[in-house]
Amino acid sequence: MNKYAILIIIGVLILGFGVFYRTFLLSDEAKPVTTGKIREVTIIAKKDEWRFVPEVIEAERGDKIVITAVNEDDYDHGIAIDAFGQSQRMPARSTIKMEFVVTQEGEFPFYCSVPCGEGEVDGKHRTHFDMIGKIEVRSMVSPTQ
Ligand SMILES: [Cu+2]
Repeated sequence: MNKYAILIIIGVLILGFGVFYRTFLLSDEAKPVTTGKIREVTIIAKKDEWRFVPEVIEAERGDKIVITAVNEDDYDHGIAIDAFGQSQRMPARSTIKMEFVVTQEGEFPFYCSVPCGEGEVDGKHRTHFDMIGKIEVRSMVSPTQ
């Protein structure tokens, strides 16, 4: 048997194992999933409050999240969601869009990614570092498929 035939056989075995692994061994947790649902969310950086509203976004694993992020301030902010590889600048008095599929279950923080200062809001000191929130992703997928 020549060496090319051996290489082809090895290649087929590797592919076969990949298919077998994805079909039988990969846990439901780790399987890629999409619900086909689009979840539109508006997040507002409130004027001179160093706060995102809302601070909690709920989703189902596999949803596509489309975020419209509004910056009411006269200075720049940013929004970053590390878990889903997102980070964008939010220029002053403007609106940006961001979209991604939430492929994992759990709680994932988002935060302001551009140093934006601090101030007094209703007698409380707030800063750039208070501009945080989270995405709560639950799984609705039945374990038996
Ligand atoms: Cu900031």
